[in-house]
Amino acid sequence: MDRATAASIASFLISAEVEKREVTRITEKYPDMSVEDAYVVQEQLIGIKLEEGHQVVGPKMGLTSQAKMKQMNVEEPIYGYILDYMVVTGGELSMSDLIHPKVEAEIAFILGRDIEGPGVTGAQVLAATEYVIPALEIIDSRYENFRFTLPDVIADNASSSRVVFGSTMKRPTDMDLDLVGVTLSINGEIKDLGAGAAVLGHPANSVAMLANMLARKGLKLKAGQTILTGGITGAVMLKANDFVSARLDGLGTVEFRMKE
Ligand code: 0L1
Ligand code: MG
Repeated sequence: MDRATAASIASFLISAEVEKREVTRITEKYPDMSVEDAYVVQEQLIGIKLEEGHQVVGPKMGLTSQAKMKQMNVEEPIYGYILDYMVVTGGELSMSDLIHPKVEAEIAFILGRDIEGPGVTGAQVLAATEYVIPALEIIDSRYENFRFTLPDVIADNASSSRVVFGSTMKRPTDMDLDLVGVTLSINGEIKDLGAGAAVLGHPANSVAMLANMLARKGLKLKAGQTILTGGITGAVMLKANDFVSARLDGLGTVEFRMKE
């Protein structure tokens, strides 16, 4: 796929995000689009956001659970990028700013050192990580009914939309992140639960895999980046007036209210 086509698809997806409307998946028009093409579109999309003055907080991993990989019939997770305007502060976000959001509980890694693949291991990630923090990721596919193929969702920046970070910061080596139990509640009712091991066996493996995937493109993870490692719980549909709360054993609570 040529750069001009990729840039025009990226602009189309950005307009859907900005105008908060769902669109037909792009593989309807470009049925031959490959995963590689889709990452070129994503690169263009992030390039446009950077030109607009936004900044990258860090990459994120998606489709890291066996359930999601099976559902999408893939063997490897995908990545996208969290940008500064996606970080929710003040504990509230508005339904009217989004299309059809879902929420999932995750563990985020704050890197103290660069990590460069190939061959990165989970142990190396733990050594390079300053802190881990709890997070709620709000995904909001720009596609009708959250329906897409793998290239569609990669081009759409892996459905990235918003993130709420919790305030507990722990050294990653002070806990067994694979054993961290998590509950995700909406309006006081547990909607889903899981353990850190749902993320590729251990959330550090997710960061290692990300570093190795980026290395294929000559890219690396950078000190100071905050990385979402993937959903420990499933993604739960949101509606106005929901109060969302995740409890992560040893990592505290992270919560927000969804306004109209
Ligand atoms: O963060 C995620 O796992 C989302 C990846 C994209 C798939 C989806 O939108 O469900
Ligand atoms: Mg996620």
